[in-house]
Amino acid sequence: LLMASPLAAQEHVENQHADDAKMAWWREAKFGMFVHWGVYSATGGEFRGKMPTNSAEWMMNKAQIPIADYKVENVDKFNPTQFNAKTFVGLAKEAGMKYLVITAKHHDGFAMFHSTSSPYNVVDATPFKRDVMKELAEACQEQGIRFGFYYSQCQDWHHPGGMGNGWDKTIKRVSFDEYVQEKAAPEIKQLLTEYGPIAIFWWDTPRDMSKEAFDSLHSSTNLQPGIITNDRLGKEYRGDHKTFERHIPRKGPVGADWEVCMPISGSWGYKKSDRDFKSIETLIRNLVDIASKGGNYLLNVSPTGEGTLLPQATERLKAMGQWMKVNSESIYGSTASPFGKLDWGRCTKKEFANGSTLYLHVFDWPKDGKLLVPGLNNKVEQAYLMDGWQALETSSADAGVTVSLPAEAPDKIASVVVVKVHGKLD
Ligand code: FHN
Repeated sequence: LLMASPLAAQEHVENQHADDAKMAWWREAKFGMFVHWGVYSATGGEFRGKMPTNSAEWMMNKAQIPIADYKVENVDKFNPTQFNAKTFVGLAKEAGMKYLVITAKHHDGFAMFHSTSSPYNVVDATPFKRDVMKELAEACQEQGIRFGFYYSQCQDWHHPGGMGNGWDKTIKRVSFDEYVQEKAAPEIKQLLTEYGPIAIFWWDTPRDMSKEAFDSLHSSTNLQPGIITNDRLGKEYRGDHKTFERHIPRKGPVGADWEVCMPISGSWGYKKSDRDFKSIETLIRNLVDIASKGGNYLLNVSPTGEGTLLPQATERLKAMGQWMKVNSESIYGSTASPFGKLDWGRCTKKEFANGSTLYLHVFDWPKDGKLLVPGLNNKVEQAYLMDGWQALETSSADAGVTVSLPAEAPDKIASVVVVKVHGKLD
């Protein structure tokens, strides 16, 4: 980065430090819960018995449902009487997740909070009549989970100025700027001033817009000092972290904070008969793989029309929590691996005053029990299994350090065993 002047250099450093202070908890957290929940959940993505799309939250668009019919078929049926915010947040906590981001308003334009800018919301327009965002915000605060909102700032298939609804000919169009001034900006302001401390604001599907509209949306987030935003407000907008969706990059972007968001199954919103649940092993290996590259994992769950999670999701969250109970030290606050590709698994790292610690996540247990770690010749002071803290023998040679493992892998949850190695490793 070519600095125009020493002052610019100083400013750049200060900005970096400001960012470092703001991002510290996020970089430590590594693992969060994403939640897609809306009136589309009331029918599991189905419209009059047909499933129009793979991801349920797009049902109104893919089935080209007029606003009036979506009201009858979905809004009027949304009554998640089994929803319990405390239980729900408790599941995220049990899984080892440190933050929760939920769809306050998705593309269908329906507010899952008591919007004072639009009666098209969960309190005023459904039989449920409860502000689920308020209940979740309070439960997160009680349980020490950082809370954040997802907001679809451009697509709004209900407001006449929102983008994305090209099928409902009853809409009397107004300008996008009018939609921003009338609905989006006031709703964002309300979310950031009436729901307690908001740690994250998660924009989605950015589209070209006027400078006025952009400034109005962007300035709203100043209402929560220290709030972290993703990069999906506009084409040139970087926010505080990059967003990867559904896939893990081969290498993490250098010098940037980044997060992979991924549904635990096939659909973001609850979809009836969604059979694409990822295995527990895949979910834990994803978490480890992302951490080993320096990123965060935002894993999405989809509450049903009753307000609960399917057993397949609950089972996976609990199993991830079991693994995190033993191995979370290798994830929270870790940084990227110093190595290139490792044949047997992944590595995360932590620096301490007395040296470094490497966490070797063994995916494929070596048949001869010998785990070769390149380039650590004679630097390893201690090595042990994190599960049970059994000390392990090491030997050094030109190729690196060999850690002698037990014949059988001890971990039964997700076949990801962590070996902790400490020493002056740099
Ligand atoms: O269209 C949305 C989709 O429904 C979902 O919310 C994902 C989550 O990242 N974002 C958009 C697709 O990129």
